[in-house]
Amino acid sequence: MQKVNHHAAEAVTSTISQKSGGASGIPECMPPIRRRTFKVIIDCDPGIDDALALMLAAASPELEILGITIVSGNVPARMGAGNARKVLKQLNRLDIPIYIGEEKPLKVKYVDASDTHGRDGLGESFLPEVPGDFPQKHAVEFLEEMLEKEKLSIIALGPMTNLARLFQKRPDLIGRVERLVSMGGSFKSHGNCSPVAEYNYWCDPDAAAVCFEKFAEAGRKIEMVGLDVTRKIVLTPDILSYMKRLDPETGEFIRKITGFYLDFHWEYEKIIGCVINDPLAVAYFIDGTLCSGFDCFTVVETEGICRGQTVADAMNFWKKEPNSHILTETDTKAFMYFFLSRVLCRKGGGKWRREELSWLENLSRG
Ligand SMILES: [Ca+2]
Repeated sequence: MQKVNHHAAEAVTSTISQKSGGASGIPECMPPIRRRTFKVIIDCDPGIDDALALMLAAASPELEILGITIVSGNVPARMGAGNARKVLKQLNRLDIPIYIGEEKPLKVKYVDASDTHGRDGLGESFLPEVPGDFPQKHAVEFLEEMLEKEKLSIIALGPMTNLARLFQKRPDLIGRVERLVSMGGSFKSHGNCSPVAEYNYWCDPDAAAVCFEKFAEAGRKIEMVGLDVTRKIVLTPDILSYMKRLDPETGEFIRKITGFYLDFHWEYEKIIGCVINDPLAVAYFIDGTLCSGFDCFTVVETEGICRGQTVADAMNFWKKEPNSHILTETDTKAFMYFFLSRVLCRKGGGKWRREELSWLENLSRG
């Protein structure tokens, strides 16, 4: 099946087709519509839900992905880089460079999440390795060089070790970060690896703490897509089944990498389906209406039983300038339309339109 290669760079200069009767259906008299594209680096630890997030990002013409930087998290950085490459191969996007970054948290002992993501980090799908070397350049060095060159945004989907190293060394570069959207933390929802902590911030609490501190010092805000919103995004067997009917190749790929994850969720949370955290951060980056929240000052606890907890001063006790935008609500159905209409391909090319995915309505009647 021919995959549509949405190279975001093409979208920078492209205008939407204006021909009367063309695919867009926009009459010729309409002025050209220019779609803004955002230069981004995706910092991640693939990871099943990272893989889904990369699929969504690569299928989104609004994003020009300058590179993918890898950090140890769900799996060790080197394995995560291999997994990122497996996903890019599936997407025909091996042109996106992948840089390996920090192998260990700043201070604490590294604990992976292979219990959730499987021994290979992709749900024990054991997809074949994609041969080739990775660039020698360290992820932090790549981030530094790119930010020196131009303003860009960062979508952080793993522990924030690479970013903490970068901002410790070069706090001045925070001014060059247009947006930092971080999947991590939690406001009121319970944790997913301790009663109060989400895995990314728990895995390297010192790194998360550094990032929030440095952003506070710079008078900037981290957009925190935490468990309050991501926990609501559940990929169910019904949705997987529909995906396979609409796009057998993509559906089968996603089924293969999520099977183990589904079993984990049944065993530990008695959910039929799996929570997919990371794609929501990508979707929210592109379409801010998918989530809503509030600004406040946030600190990350680094020690003791509250390690990795995000203490968000929602009531402004500390009278400090906000260093975070905490997302607390999300439209789950709008997200699913957004995700599927981008990730699924039609036979012969093209994407499914939102109105053609109305079967999602049937699922909610179930
Ligand atoms: Ca992740």
